[in-house]
Amino acid sequence: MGDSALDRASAPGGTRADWRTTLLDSAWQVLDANWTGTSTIPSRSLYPHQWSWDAAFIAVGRSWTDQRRAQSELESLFAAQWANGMLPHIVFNPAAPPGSYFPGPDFWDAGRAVGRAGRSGPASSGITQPPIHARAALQVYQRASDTGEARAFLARLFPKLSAQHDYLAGSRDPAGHGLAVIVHPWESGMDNAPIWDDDLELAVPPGVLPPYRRHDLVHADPADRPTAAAYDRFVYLAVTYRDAGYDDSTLLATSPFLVEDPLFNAIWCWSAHALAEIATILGEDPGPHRELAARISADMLAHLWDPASGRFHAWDVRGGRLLRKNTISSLMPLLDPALPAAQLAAISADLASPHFRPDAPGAFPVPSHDLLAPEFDRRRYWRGPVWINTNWLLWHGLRQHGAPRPAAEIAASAVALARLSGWREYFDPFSGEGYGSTDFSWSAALVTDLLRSGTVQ
Ligand code: 2M8
Repeated sequence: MGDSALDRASAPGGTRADWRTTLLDSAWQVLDANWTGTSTIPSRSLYPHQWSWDAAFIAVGRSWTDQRRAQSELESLFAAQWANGMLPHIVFNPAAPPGSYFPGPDFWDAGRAVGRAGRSGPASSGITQPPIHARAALQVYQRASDTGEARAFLARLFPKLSAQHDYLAGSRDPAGHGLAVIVHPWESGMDNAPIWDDDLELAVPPGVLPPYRRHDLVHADPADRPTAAAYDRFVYLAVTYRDAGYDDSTLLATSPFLVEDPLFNAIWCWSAHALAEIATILGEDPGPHRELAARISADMLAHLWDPASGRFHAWDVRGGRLLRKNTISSLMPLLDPALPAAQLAAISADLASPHFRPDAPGAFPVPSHDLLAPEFDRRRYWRGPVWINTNWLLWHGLRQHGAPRPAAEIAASAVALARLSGWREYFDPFSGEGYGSTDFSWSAALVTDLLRSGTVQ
């Protein structure tokens, strides 16, 4: 245990008898300490700006007790949406010290983007992240105490959420598969996952990389973070997209990295269903959103399902091949309510197998990568540790498919990790040790959601 808010909350003298109350109080302290006035940063040290899918998870956590801040979280993010509907993965916080995160606003130079033309707004990055926001907005509405205000919030957000989904369908489908591609591992949210290893085997032309300093290594143990070679390639891919003016009409000609990922598309499908519900609440037509969700579902099955391995895998548009790495992304089609029985059975079996169920007393499911794969690394970022957000997504997926028992176990694992190691960014599946940043917002927000939902007894 380090000097986290949880340690402080449970320190002698400040202790309350009920561990749930202690945990919820300390989660609240973390979120409040990370509040900027309009949004919540993921962590004071490592991530001093607003991140896109983090904001959605944080809004879900806040929705239980602070409707105003939950709404603000999403609305401040959408203030940075581009004219073409692209929702950036980072909205820069003007109060953060210059140079406190790389790559910063100067690197991204979003002003030159074709798709941002005519739009001002806060400085942002030039890439996106998993589109979970419609789902989060719906949950904020459903828990609101002021329903009139919540409806007005939904009405303000609805056209923006629709534009986000239209952007993905219209500009991010160069293969014509009906699925959205990511143009950078950072867009996946699972930045350093082994799925991208083969595609990152690219030669960075000399002189292309700007000189840069990795701030993450100042704030985190290098053993927990991406290697120098991986980071160079991340920067190279970002430079390439930026220098093509972030022009999605030329993706096939310019982008070395084009991947249709199960996690990204399953979340999109789940959110399209939420957007249909939002449309119904607002008296709008839910039809187009339902149709989009049905198309994503059918196209994931047609293009990402691999009968040979019995798993969903990412499709590499450039290489014309499935990327057969068994990460937690392969399990995420559970979020699709229309997932057929055969695929549901295969994912459920994988989850219960030694690939994803640590076979050791007191271990913590669900590792982010196959425990039996050669690349599995119990502490390195997205290559094996447990993350609270992926447990939370699987919890939802399993519950919607009528599997409350495994869902509750996964939720209990997330809560137990927070109790043991505090609000860390990710956790060792065997020992429960926490890694990465401390006082990490989505860990606090989503454990709040799990506890308040009453799943964990
Ligand atoms: C991590 O990603 C950023 C780049 O976007 C980084 O490593 O610097 C990922 O875990 C991502 O999913 C997350 O949104 C972000 C902020 O928490 O950190």
